[in-house]
Amino acid sequence: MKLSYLFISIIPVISTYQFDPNGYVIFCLCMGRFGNQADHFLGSMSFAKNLNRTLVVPPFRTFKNVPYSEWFKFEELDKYHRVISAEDFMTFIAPEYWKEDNRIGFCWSYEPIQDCRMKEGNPMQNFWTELGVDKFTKSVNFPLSFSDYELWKSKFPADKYPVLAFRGAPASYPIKKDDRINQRYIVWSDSIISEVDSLIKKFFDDEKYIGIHLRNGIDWSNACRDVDGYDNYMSSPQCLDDSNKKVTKELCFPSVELVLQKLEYVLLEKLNGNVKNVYVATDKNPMIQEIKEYFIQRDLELNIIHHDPWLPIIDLAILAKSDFFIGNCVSSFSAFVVRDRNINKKPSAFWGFD
Ligand code: GFB
Repeated sequence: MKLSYLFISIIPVISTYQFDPNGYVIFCLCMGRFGNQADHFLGSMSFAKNLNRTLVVPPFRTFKNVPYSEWFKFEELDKYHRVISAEDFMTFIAPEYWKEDNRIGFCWSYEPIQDCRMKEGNPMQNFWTELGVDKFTKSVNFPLSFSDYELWKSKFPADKYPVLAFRGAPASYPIKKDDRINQRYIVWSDSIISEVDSLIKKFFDDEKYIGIHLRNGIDWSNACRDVDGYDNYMSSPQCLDDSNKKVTKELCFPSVELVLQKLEYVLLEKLNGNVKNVYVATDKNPMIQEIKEYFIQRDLELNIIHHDPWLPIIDLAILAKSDFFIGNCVSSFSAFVVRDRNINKKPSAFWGFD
């Protein structure tokens, strides 16, 4: 609901917003890194829409707040529901309708608690401070599930609670199956696309390439240590949902042999040896030597690229654009790529899963 007034010559463009009487939802994407945050964001989209409140689109959180529009097209979100960026909300709405002396923080609890500690800890404190929120003046705890939409509406009506401000995202991790489709509205920004397109041209000269995600850093090796037999673990519903299989060590942390064999199967059988370019994205070990040698023994000389970009989002966009993708079923970083590809009808597979 943005109204733009353009005054000629000396007066700059003034943007203003009408207050939404149906209320707002604002929150911190404070859990995990990009993949986790994306899961939470997609679920929060559903929450705001089902409550018919304007979604205040938070910045992503790295070591600082990164406005949504740096990485994705903000205007695409408008096609889903009413949205305002957190930065614009603070500039245009908060001064009048979410005043400093009346900012309620919401947090989940069955027991009454005095203080939601909205700004305690990392990254909560910096998230709100960078947005210009110095303090919360009151706490409300709610023992409601985020999918009890009608209860939310009746317990916290917009005329009494115009702004629902949450300590974390009003959504679950991993993402609910029904919310995955919301990724349709998460569209790469022009600057990301232009950077990625020129990299792809440089690396592969417009030839086909396969993208692989090797999640094998120390945090991952610890996280995957004792997972055999779990029904689900982190993002594993993305591949296990429609099967009766359970989580295995190999699904979470595939061995070198498994990676090489799966890659061989995809390159030689599925793609008939026609694709010779491989893009490796990883948080630790790209296994380039192992992959190269394995395929030389099979008379296939591969062009293997490991770019290791400063921004992980660049890896995500290159993987999303690949002709075939093999990802890690348990990782939400892979999950973001797979959802994007599903929407664009591009094929994906997972290590350790047929
Ligand atoms: O994205 P993310 O939540 O996925 O967190 P998981 C993993 C982070 O590691 C990414 C880096 O956001 C990147 O910063 N990373 C992982 C990568 N793979 C790559 C890659 O291929 N390329 C680049 N450039 N960076 C969860 C975490 O990770 O793992 C949780 O969110 C926890 O906090 C858990 O640590 C064990 O779902 O894979």
